[in-house]
Amino acid sequence: MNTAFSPLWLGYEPLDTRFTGRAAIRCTSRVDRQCAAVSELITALSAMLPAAELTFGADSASMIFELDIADFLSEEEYTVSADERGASILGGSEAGLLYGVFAYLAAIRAAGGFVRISRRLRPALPLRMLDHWDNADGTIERGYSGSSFFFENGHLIVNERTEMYARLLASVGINACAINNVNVRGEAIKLITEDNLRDLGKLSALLKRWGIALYICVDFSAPMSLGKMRTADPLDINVSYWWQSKARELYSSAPALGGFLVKADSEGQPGPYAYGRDHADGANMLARALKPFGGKVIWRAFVYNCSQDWRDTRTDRACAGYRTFAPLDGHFDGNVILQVKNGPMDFQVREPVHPLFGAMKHTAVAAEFQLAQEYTGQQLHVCCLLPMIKQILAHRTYNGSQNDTVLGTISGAAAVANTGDDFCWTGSELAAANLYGFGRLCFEPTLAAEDILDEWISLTFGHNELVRETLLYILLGSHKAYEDYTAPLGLGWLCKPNHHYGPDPWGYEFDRWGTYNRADRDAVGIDRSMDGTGYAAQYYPPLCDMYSSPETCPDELLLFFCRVPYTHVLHSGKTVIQHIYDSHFEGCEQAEEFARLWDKLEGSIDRRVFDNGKKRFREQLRSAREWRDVINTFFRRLSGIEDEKGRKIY
Ligand code: GCV
Repeated sequence: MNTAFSPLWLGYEPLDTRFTGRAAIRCTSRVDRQCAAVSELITALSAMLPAAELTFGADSASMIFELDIADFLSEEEYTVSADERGASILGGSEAGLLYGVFAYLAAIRAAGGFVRISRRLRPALPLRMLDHWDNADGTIERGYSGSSFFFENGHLIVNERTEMYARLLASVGINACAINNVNVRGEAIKLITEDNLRDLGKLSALLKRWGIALYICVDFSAPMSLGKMRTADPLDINVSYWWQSKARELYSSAPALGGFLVKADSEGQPGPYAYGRDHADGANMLARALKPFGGKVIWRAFVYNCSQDWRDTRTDRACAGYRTFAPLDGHFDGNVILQVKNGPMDFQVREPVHPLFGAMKHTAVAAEFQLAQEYTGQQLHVCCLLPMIKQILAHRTYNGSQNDTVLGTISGAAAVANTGDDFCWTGSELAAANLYGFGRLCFEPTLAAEDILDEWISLTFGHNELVRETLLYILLGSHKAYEDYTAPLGLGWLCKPNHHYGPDPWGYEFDRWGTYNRADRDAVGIDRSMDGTGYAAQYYPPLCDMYSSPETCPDELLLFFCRVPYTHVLHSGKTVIQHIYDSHFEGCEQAEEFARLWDKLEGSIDRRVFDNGKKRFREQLRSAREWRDVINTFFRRLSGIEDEKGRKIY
């Protein structure tokens, strides 16, 4: 495992002040001097005020930093009131205090000095989580940033890097993480056995100090794989007993454990269906085992099992999640959270918002995003997901609730982590913006993507105007560029099978799990109206009607919902085929522009960061050109329609 790591946005540097006096930290009796908030403040002030004399207590100090816990604040809430002589930071608990300290430090670093601040804030979402798909052997499923820093050769690792990880997460308000892959295999199944309890206890205590609850992914059939029982039937009393005693064992070593994250009956993972039970039976059985200890079950809604013949135009994988879970609304226990992917398929660059967000009115729901860029360039391409996440959170479900946006219906958000043991954690330095921004958005979803990025740039790269302008331009335009040169108008799965990098328009098309573009000589897209697969009917009006007709469906999702001739005219005024050609040329030009702009940063950013970026922008450009040529050629040959601008298409 790589032990060297970058502090990312927590690289504290001396502030531009000549302060040489005494700076005092004053904690009231309610604040433990060993707590994370105090230690972070000490770390930061020692670096930012190198000439100051840092003390505890307030005697004759010129700057005072006062920390306290206040009952009038909710648990994770904080207030900061600061000026050039110091700050008073209050939290509803140690976690709230920690968020207050981080917010204060970020504000003075962004301002470049001790400024006047007055702020009171609490996180918008109670659950703000990262899901790691790390395997016990140290590999990471869909990992693009090196190996796991949680596991090596079957063993759990807790070291300095773990502490840095916890600080990074806490600094953006993440308060939960699952450390192992939802596909629980091999040694990972044994994570909940006696051999690992001591390390789990150590890890959960470390994370808890930084306000983060540790979750583990468990094998639903563990009573069989570990307990040597003949069944894992959730309604079998002995199975329940097995889980109850497992929970007792786990919590006696790791009292801070948050609970379990479970992928069941999906892509080969075991689940309740094997026993004729439903997903509420499965989730509730585990939830009841964890309840006495305050634990939660996060149950994934990513369940599909419809194999399909390409000639069958009614079967549709997109329908599966809703059909499985909507009838179970209201059947889940209070400590179950249903984790729903942002779209009905699988983290494509563009998908409609999952209809379950509107449907589950009586169930706690968390939205699941994927920061690991499985389908969005694998961290070789820059693809900033913040504008997309914001758009999804703001999406109206029309389910009749007072606040019917996705944000109004969820109680949490989780994201598949994009980290690994790479020096800069995320393979590409720019991919760290997604990690930073995801946490910030869960805390303060009203922030504009641009403001979050601005904040991240100044904390990571300092205050160089050229760097700021360039990175903002690249990051804010990156998702559109990626969508343009890969899969426009809501088409998904045009990528190469298995590893999902690079173009292959028919790579998945005749696969048994679904059909994705239905392109032939006359038309393209999937009819998901009632005449087709019926998927659009899973939305409340007016969405179901809007999506069902090519006349009203938004251009960006047209081919996801409708099957149209290549000559169909979009709202933009272009034909579908011309849009495909134009967007691929334009997306590619954007990739060229990004690479050109990055080159101009030479000398303005750290050499290692520059070289790493240069390599990646070059690969992005190569790949964008490949996408442009493969996709344009595919559609030109199928449709027989030439580009009206006469550009070279093979
Ligand atoms: C962890 C997709 C990915 C799988 C992933 C799965 C999931 O299918 O390709 O690697 O498995 O989603 O979210 O469970």
